[in-house]
Amino acid sequence: MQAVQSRMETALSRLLPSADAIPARLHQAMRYATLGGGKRVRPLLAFAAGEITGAPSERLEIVASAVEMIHAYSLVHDDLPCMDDDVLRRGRPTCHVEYDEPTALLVGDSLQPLAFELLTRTELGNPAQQLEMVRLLAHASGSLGMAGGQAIDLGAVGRPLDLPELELMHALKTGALIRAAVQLGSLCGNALPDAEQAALDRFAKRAGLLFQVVDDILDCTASTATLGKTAGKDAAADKPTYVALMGLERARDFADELNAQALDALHVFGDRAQRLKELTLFITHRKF
Ligand code: GRG
Repeated sequence: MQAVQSRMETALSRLLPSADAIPARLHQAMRYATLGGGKRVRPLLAFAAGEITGAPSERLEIVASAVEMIHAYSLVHDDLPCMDDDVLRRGRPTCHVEYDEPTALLVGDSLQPLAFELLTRTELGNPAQQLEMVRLLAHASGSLGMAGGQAIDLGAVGRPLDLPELELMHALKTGALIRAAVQLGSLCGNALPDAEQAALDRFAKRAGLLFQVVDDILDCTASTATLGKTAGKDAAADKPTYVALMGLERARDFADELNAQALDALHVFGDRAQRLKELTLFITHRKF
């Protein structure tokens, strides 16, 4: 994990505009929002999925950076006063606090197209696959993916959601980008037989939901210092979460169940999925 995390830091730093390129303040804010923090779960998933298909790491670096830039943009916009209104992210002041709100808005507006520009790079070497990557990432980010999930979330405060509604919200808000990370990573290598492709996608969907259930558990069990973001916010804001709907113990059981389902989906890959299995355990047992 540390090797991929450190490789990603170098890759992102190289692929982002330099801090002194005009407009320097915007580029500094983009670098602030993207570099020097975060678990890099989506890049880790892309690399591990790429290992199954024999993908070269130079390609994985690019697609993982594209996914991470979409993720970083979503966090910057989510933290804005008109959304979740938070002051702490990755243990530091949020982007709009460190800079200002218009700059934070532009950081998101700039990271998003940069992510797609990366997917057109010649190093990826297969225009048909690159087109498919653009389609998958666009779909995962838009109104039928992450942005749509955020819209459902914003509309649900103070209104009880049932479990299927909660699952749909999270499949879109958090799950879609996690699924895209796995899809783009695997697309950097050799095509999988249909049955294996379907198994990998089943894994990605379960892992995405697992990530969110654990996030809900951590929101009400971990401290702000450990998380590097404001803890207990979802509960305080009366947000629909798995813990609110199921209670803590059942939410923990559900996480264990999803962990088992995700691992089960990887069975067909044998040792080729060793890193994805380890990542699943990391997602289940993470403390931050
Ligand atoms: C603004 C269009 C738009 C979407 C925002 C992802 C999202 C949608 C909002 C983030 C809100 C949130 C805290 C969701 C819970 C799951 C999640 C995405 C947590 C943060 O991801 P991590 O834990 O963060 O991977 P790091 O900092 O490790 O990268």
